[in-house]
Amino acid sequence: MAQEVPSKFLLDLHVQFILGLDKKKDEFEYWASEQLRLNGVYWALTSLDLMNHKDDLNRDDVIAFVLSCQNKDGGFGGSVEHDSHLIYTLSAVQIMVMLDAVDRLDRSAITAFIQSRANADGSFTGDAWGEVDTRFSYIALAGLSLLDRLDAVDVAMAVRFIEACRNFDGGFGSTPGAESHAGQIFCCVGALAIVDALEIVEADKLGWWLAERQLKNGGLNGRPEKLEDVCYSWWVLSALSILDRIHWINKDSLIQFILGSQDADTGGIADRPGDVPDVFHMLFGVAGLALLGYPGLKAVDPRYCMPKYVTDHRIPNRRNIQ
Ligand code: GRG
Ligand code: ZN
Repeated sequence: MAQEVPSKFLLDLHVQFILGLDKKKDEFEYWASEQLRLNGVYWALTSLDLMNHKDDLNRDDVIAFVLSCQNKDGGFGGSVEHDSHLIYTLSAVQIMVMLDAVDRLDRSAITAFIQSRANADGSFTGDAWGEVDTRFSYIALAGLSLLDRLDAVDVAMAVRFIEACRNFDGGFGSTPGAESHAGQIFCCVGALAIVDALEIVEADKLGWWLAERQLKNGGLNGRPEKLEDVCYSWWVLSALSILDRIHWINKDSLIQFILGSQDADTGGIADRPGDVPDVFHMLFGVAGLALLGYPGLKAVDPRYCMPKYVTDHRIPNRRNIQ
């Protein structure tokens, strides 16, 4: 039987969805399970905070789990005894910042790990295997800025590499010459905003490309000819927000698309209406709604995908957006 499309944000149900992600609902071990890992904790905690339910997670347990994922090289793995990767290292830092527990981190060791991933041309690799991607440029700059250690890398070179990934359409790809993709655009525009180098962006051209991502059903895709997906509500809108052009898309129809992707039985948000919900699309759905000013949600910082009150407190001297 076809489900009725929800027309309101199902906040209580979503909180239950997040807290019940594992069968062991009352135990903490579920956060440490392989399929969730550190990223999952970041997605869950950020969603809960934006919905004003951060305290539903046990702070001490989360901190202990984060610290248990750190390796001798200073980086964090996705779970206990997993190899270090920039992606998990940023999640660890974001979680600790959101929990106001940065003093529990070894900032020098994390900084050294991020620094060790820098290449001479300004690019970054994610881990010891050496893949280069503008995702890693973003992670390095976002992570170091949250630790107040941007001095540890050559920011001008990092900006130069991101500039080399800019395309004729105003968008950015993963490496020089790679096609524009909304996920990479979030990374590049976010990183440039963090280091105050937005002059690299051709704002009107890119804003137009981003606005063209909206389809007739209100949802956004990540590049031309692709399907709509709730997570692009974040990757696309965050960049539009940083460029002060969020009004270039139809807000109401995007809100309806995101609300229509909620699961009215289990809670949670899926990639599109009718699909199975997951915590990744939960976060990017709720963060997208927050950027659109949906009532009852905290404001979100488009550069970090973290609540704005957190980054305002952590990064007081930088230009704040939104
Ligand atoms: C702090 C929010 C935050 C992120 C950390 C890891 C990272 C930095 C950013 C990832 C950016 C990115 C590349 C997002 C895109 C994810 C995605 C939906 C990829 C799917 O790409 P395709 O090509 O799908 O498989 P399409 O939609 O093009 O068919
Ligand atoms: Zn998605």
